[in-house]
Amino acid sequence: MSHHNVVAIVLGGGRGSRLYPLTDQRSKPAVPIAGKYRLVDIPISNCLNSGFNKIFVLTQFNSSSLNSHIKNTYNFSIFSKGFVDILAAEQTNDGDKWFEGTADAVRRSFKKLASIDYDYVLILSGDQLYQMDFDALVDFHVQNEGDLTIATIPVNGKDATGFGILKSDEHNHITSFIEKPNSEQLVDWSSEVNDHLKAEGREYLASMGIYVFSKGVLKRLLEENSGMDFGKEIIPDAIEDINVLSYQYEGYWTDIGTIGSFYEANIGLTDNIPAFNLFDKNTVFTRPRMLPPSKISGTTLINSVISDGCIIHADKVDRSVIGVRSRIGIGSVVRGTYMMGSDYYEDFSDMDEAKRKNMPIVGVGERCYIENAILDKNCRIGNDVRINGGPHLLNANHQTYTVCDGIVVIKKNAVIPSGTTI
Ligand code: ADQ
Ligand code: ADP
Repeated sequence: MSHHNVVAIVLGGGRGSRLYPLTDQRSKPAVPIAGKYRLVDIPISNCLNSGFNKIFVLTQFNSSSLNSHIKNTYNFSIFSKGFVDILAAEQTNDGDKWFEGTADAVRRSFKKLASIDYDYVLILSGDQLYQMDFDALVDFHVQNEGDLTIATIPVNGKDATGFGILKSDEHNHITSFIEKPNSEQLVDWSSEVNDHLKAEGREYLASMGIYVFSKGVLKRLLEENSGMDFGKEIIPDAIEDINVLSYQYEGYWTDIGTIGSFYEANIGLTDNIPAFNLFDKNTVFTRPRMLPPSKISGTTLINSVISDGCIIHADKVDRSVIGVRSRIGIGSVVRGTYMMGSDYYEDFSDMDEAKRKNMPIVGVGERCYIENAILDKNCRIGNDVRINGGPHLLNANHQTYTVCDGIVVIKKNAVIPSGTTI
């Protein structure tokens, strides 16, 4: 347990449609990642591994899966003061239904904090993949007498336009901040970095969207400044007034807020030495499911991650992440694909019923070829289906699937009839 008294707030997602269609029927924190986790497990696990167990998740809407996931995963003993609570915009009575931005979301959740004992507020983004010791971050904040500390990472010029970019002095004091500068503005914003970072072109210090605020400071800023966003208004306006510090981080950190980056982060787990290490001393927590071990027959498996409870007869599974309860039929090839798996098993009578209705059973059928795809939960992909994602495909939104940056995303519960070619 950390000796700092911290409450953590996970920003679980804006109006954002960037993860559509994965967020069409569920809230963003509930999006399944890495075969058996949900997005929200990443920031929550980082908090728990750092010794912080008072956690709020702010989301635009609540979904049954988010609720049951949080309830069944993060239940602390009655002797602990720990909790993970969901605060959904739709459940608040005052004002507009939606949170208008990150600061607005925190401002409108502030009354929930009144009954809680804390000295520091740790604000986290819900769509990033990384492992970080937040206790060291809060230590830095306390030792350097910060009012606000922002975790920062050096990025290259191409990425810099997508982030808040800042400059700091030799005491890590942030002297200026600009949210998402355009490429012309960027010329004035490079920082002194070491030779190694310079060689990689990572000359711009970016905000990771991870903030530590001292209690009174956050309250005052949110009362005095009516801005809706931390990056656009609250932080740039506060720089002159308060002591804003940069805590530079050098480890692996990636945004997973778009289909492209979400796909890359998942498939990246199949690398020989993945940048994000699930096999770490620190646990990534998730809901315990008591599934049977996976059963695999006649399949060549190459650099793949196979979750629990799968039945796989495929010819080949290559550079793919296969989620819980996945079923893949004989003769199929799955390549560069994140298959999320399913929420339930069909028994023999369900399968007979599906066949009678001429509907594929849940999972991937026989003799399919699937490449560069994300298969959302519970899809029914028939026999001899060919899904061949790649840059040759234009972005599109169809009833059962979308194409985004060359990645074919099969929607949740979609039925793809036998013989379909995408
Ligand atoms: P962005 O990620 O573009 O930049 P934003 O879209 O505001 O900022 O999202 C931050 C986090 O808050 C995300 O997890 C998002 O899903 C969530 N969020 C957004 N609006 C929300 C709302 N209304 N209710 C609940 N959650 C919400 C930010 C900073 C940049 C920084 C990058 C780093 O503004 O300065 O560089 O993060 O990724
Ligand atoms: P999953 O396990 O895939 O996350 P859930 O069944 O828990 O799926 O999530 C779907 C639930 O979320 C449904 O109850 C649906 O009504 C609700 N839902 C989906 N989209 C929205 C939305 N935009 N606003 C409010 N509720 C939504």
